[in-house]
Amino acid sequence: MSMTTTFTRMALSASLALGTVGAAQAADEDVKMGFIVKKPEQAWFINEQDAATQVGEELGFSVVRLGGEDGQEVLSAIDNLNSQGAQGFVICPPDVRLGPAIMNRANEYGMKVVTVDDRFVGGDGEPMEEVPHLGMSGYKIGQQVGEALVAEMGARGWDPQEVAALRITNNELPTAKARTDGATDVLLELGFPEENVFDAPQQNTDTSSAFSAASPVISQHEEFDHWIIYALNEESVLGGVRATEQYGLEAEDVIGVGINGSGAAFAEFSRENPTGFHGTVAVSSTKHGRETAENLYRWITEGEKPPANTETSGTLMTRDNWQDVRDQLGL
Ligand code: FCA
Repeated sequence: MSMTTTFTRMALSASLALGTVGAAQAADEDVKMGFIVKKPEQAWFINEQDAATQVGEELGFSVVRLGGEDGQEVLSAIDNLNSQGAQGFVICPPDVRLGPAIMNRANEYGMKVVTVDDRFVGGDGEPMEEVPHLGMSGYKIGQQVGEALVAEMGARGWDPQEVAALRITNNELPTAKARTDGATDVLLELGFPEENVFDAPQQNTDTSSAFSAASPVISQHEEFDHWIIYALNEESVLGGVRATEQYGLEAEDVIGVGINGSGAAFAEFSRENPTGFHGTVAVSSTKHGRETAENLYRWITEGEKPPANTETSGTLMTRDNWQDVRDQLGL
């Protein structure tokens, strides 16, 4: 081996060593966070977790993706994160009333917590302001749903007096109530008869619970030929639409408008024949996942606590424009 080569090698290993020092410092501060979601199989949450993982790759932190479908699962997810050395987690809880229990466990481990989508509620029934949150502006987005329903009833020339509204509710979840209230208020303001609004309370926020809630309501009101359907999200509206199909209602007799703009809606818009699922108010799950993860990262590394509450907005997506809206929102 020539002197030059040896020298080059020495220089190289010195710089590698320096590189290692840099890496070692980073290793001391190695940031690892959890991203826990209540419905890990739903496209909305898969996309949020993907976006968080992506921003972690860009900024240099790692994201552990976990499901927490009930309180027990969430607590063991937190234990698991602690044993992996995570400094905090982003969570969409399966029940917002678990907030105090989740915070107790996180505080025991000195972990920082940010909520996404569904905001913790304290023992007093109020939002837990001390936990930074990012979620939809539920009431406004609900109003957009109401406006879309009214516009489409008009386009189809329906007389609202002869239309039934299937309101699939989840009133224990404040953001869900805000969304369906927003839609109802707009419908009533624009002249929809209140006595034609029928509630279908769902136990969960998914398609099958909405289907089960909707079916009896539709069968009890066979006198209506035209239905509009709304709920906290598109998965639930889809459950309602599937229920109308089961009762033999045609796509042109049903107008369902959801919320989210995730894979569930894309699959519906991609079907060859339109269904009663008319549209959805799309919100960027990419933004929700990226921003909450990045905020938590800054909090862990720079001590900068994220804002108490950030509200995101939505855009109506229908069969006609869904691909454009999807691209605009980075979905
Ligand atoms: C809730 C709903 C989800 C999504 C999210 C933003 O968690 O269950 O479908 O709408 O809010």
